[in-house]
Amino acid sequence: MCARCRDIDTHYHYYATGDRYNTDHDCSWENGLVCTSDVNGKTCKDYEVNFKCPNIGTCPACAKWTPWMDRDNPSGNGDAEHVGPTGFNPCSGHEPIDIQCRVTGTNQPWDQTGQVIKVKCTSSEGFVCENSDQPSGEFCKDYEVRFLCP
Ligand SMILES: [Ca+2]
Repeated sequence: MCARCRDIDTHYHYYATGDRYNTDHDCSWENGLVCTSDVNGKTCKDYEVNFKCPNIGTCPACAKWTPWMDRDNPSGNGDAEHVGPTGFNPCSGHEPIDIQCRVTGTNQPWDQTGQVIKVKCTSSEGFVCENSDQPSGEFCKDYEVRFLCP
């Protein structure tokens, strides 16, 4: 949605060139495009990438943060605030642009709690903490997430 990749010479869309791309670097917003000859099986074409950055503000067409959402509690297997095919779609069918994750009701960021986190606060997957991953046998803290929607 926000990244556009094309062959620098022919201007063909990246998916029309026949090259194979590295996993998770298939012209994505987060990782861009990576084609290496060991994955492609031959020398890659020369690509260029365009990113369309959203306006963030209060107008109707601008990207907006959702409210903080706390959809699960850590009492079962852990705290699952995940999105995507197996989770929840916070942006009415659109791909979220960004995500923030924190301990519920605090300003403590998810990566400053010292806990082992399985799904590390990505806009495509969300956030998951599993109780069984915590070395001391403690439960996951209760986390909440919010998304920047286009
Ligand atoms: Ca939670």
